[in-house]
Amino acid sequence: MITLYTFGPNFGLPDPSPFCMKALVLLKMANLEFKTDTANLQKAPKGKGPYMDDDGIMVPDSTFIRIHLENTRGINFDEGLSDAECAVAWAFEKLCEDNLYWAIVHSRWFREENFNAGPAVFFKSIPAPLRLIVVPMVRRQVRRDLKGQGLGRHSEVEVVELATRGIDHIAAFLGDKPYLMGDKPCGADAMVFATIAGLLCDIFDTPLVGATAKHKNLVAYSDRLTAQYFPN
Ligand SMILES: N[C@@H](CCC(=O)N[C@@H](CS)C(=O)NCC(=O)O)C(=O)O
Repeated sequence: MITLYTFGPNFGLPDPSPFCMKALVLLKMANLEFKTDTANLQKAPKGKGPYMDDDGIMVPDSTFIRIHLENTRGINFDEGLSDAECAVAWAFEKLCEDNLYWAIVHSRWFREENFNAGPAVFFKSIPAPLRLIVVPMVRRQVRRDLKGQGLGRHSEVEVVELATRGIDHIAAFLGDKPYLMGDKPCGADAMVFATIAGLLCDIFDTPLVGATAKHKNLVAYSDRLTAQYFPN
């Protein structure tokens, strides 16, 4: 039995973490039976979610989850794509993971009202006196992570400027196609979809929502994949 460890639905999204959403979509693309566990992320082998337990084999990291499914189930998430198309799909996926994801983190964790509307819920189960210590500590760590990654060294306006380029390029490349690489979903759609859905999440007050929503094809893409993979 496969168990996927995630945060669980929140912010109107199947999961607030694009990486957890990616793993959920990959398992659904693969038509595999699985259950989710939203209570044990603190046991993640690499300290981050998602991770997967496949009959006792622990697989942390969304991309290693994909690789594990490919290796153990003979699944080719990029079936039908040429090597050059696989390369393009991979580059878009990594644009989402290594750049746009961090812009999302920046918008959710740095703006006070957004933090209170979103990530603050992760700490609700901690008793109030302890929360006063834990919340600032974790927020400092997120700031350090963002600085280490690089985006955290820029102003919010600059972060949005950089992210908007990525968003515009995804919209231009997607064009009228139903999926990133054509008529069929491929592996990268899992992360690109999770990222676009996260960027469109309008409980957060950020220019990233408008920068994404102005592309009607991105909104339609997010709606289409939501209906396909998360009909409920
Ligand atoms: N490379 C990892 C990234 C996962 C990741 O960054 N997860 C975030 C949530 S979106 C997390 O668990 N962060 C907790 C932390 O950094 O302590 C993957 O692909 O799964």
